[in-house]
Amino acid sequence: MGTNSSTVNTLLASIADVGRDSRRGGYSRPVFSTPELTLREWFQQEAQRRGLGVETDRNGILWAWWGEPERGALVTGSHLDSVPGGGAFDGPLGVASALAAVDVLRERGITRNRSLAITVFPEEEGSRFGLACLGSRLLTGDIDADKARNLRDADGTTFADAARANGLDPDRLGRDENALARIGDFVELHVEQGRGLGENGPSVAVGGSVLGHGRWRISVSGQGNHAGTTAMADRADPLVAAAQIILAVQQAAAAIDGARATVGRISPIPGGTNVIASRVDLWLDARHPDDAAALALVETIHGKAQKIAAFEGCTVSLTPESWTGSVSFDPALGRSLELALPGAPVLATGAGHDAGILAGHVPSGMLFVRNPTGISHSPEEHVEAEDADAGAEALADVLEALL
Ligand code: HGY
Ligand code: MN
Ligand code: MN
Ligand code: MN
Repeated sequence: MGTNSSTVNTLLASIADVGRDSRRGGYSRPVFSTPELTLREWFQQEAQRRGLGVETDRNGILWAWWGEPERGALVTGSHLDSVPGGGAFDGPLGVASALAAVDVLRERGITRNRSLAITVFPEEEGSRFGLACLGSRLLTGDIDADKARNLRDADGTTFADAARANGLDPDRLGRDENALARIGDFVELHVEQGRGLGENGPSVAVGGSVLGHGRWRISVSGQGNHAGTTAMADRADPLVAAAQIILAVQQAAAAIDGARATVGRISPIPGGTNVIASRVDLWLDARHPDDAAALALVETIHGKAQKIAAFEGCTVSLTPESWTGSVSFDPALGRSLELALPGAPVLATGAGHDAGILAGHVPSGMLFVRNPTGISHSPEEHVEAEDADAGAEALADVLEALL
């Protein structure tokens, strides 16, 4: 039985205009921005329309309950915030599929042996405050609450102030034993990011593991000066060093099987067209299936950056901002997912997810829905309507098996 009138696609269509980014293309829905708050409101309305009891916990995580809130419940969910210029499915597909799966389970007339909750985690992308999976890390205590409170966005607003402005008590941010105890099993459905299912693969895969990944800030300091009055031989231009460092990052990672390293964000100070920058900050995202290899790659990059900077008359510093070691999803839960979805392939993912953070604390698993191009964190991210339906149906099958 298909989801009635392709609920998941109807739900996604209903938010298709929220947070469109006309400059970058795609969607920009940073946490606590108007678009993300609009989506949180949308979720609460759709949940209430289904008679689910909605609450917000101390870390800003939304919970929509089918049944009474209880310890050991079955929980499924994802996130609604996006990267700048992101796709329509990264996050919202998991949330919309969970709502659609509740409809399917009700149509099937299943009886629950435990409550089901749908969760929405804030700041999964770390696009505003710089640390990915901030909401799930606060829930589990994987981030120190003081460090979280003091994270700042590009305008200098602290996470504490943003949380307070959105009805949270910053002093209560942090590990939430009560909420964590409510998660008996956690399953996140997510758009596939990469080509594992390929052009004509099955619609749904089961998650196997998440690469270790981290973020470092590389700051290159030089001598700010006038673009017109400074002879080329008299310059210590940090942007020139930064350009060589970015190339060195690409070369170092390309030489290591399975490594991924990216500089996707660079910020010259002061950033004037006729100004030689005094400093450049660039952010390194490095990942590898083996944690030690990922950290060794960063050390290699740091060594190369120090030589490049010194040659250009600059200095360089490397500041770690976050690190999440590789995780494997719960094998028993994984077996349940595979049993519920016979023949579904098992995929390792290079992307980080809230399920990956929770995997260190509660039985956690993932489903991936085919993305024909594999492109993500881009307006070109795509899921075919029939695959989205198949994903919601598969999530319903999994939830039914686990409820
Ligand atoms: O960066 C990631 O892998 C995730 O999408 N936050
Ligand atoms: Mn995501
Ligand atoms: Mn993402
Ligand atoms: Mn994620």
